[in-house]
Amino acid sequence: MIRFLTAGESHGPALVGMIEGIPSGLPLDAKMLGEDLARRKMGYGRGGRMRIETDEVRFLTGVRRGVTIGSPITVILENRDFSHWEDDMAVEPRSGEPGRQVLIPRPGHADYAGGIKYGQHDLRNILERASARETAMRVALGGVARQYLRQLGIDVASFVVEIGGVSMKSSDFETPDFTELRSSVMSSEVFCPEVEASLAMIEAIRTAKREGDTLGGVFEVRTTPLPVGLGTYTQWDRRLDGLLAQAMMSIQAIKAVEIGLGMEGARRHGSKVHDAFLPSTPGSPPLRPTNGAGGLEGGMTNGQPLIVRAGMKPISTLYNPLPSVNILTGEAAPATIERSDTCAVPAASVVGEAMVCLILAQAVSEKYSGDSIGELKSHMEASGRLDRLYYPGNTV
Ligand code: EPS
Repeated sequence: MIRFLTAGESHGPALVGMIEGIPSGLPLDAKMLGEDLARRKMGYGRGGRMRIETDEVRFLTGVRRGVTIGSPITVILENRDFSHWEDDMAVEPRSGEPGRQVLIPRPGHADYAGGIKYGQHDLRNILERASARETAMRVALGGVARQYLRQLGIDVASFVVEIGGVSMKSSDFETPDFTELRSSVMSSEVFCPEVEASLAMIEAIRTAKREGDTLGGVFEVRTTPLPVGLGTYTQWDRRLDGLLAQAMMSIQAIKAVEIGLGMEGARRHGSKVHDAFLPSTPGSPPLRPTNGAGGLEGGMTNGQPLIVRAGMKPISTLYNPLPSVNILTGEAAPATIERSDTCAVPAASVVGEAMVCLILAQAVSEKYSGDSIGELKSHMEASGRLDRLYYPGNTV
């Protein structure tokens, strides 16, 4: 079983993460995680913090000479911004002033409910951990999961579909392969493969920034075709669609998740939603000319690519702040302004990929298991041979 946890405050010394259950024999070094971490820092609309952070990771455990050894893997990512916050965020006790306090909650952030829940007047004690800085570690751990999936021929990519109400023209965007998708995504400052939409999104972000406002949007995560039968319908909490939805909703500011046609499917007739089976060559799986199901039927993968979309609300720190109240005095006051981003949807798309990688790695390890990568691969191959028994004309 693969499980993982993260820890760390946004302006504290470092983020740390641990992932357990990765088999031995997986090539792994910090450079392999660097590309995803660099992408997460990008995207038009990010704030000044991204120029401070390098987001370089180091493995502390579980890896020896660039290869996993089967023990828990620990990753550390230092916050360079800590040097500007050393007094406020010191771990050791300090005497004197309490440091910069946050007393006015931002509507939409964890500040208010978190302050009451944990009995904290200084809302910094809430916002530091609620911050989306934490997603840097998810991307690092997701990078480990990505390397694991790559060993099995599974790839995961994403793109931005919509920002601030400006969307791509083609609602059912098709792409020949992931290399091409990645290169068109990377040539857009907002990770949107349509040039025109991309420029309109940038303009929308520019306007929102000028007005001291923020923008949300929608991104889509896709995979290459997955093996049949990851996840199961046999118990509610093991359905892969449910697990993916939970993972996506757990990303800061994500408020909606769709799989395949999603909400659009709820508006159509069944005949325009479900994906017909067509006969194929003997010994091969039946053909599915459409993928409205987004690769999942009955909470299991069905052999098609996975398609998951997520909707992000606009970031709740507004430079033109909403009304709020000082929680000590009860007096009206504009919400606290913390340095922040105008739009982080492109960054969220990279985090979405990481979460899909982690959930798929868990599902793969549950189905095939294996203490070493070799054992995992042989279990998967054996299972593939079993699958083919059900195809007519197959003599395996
Ligand atoms: C964030 C606020 C900003 C973002 C931060 C998330 O941080 P700061 O207040 O230090 O400028 O830049 O995101 C990251 C640091 C990151 O690495 O993604 C928030 O409040 O969620």
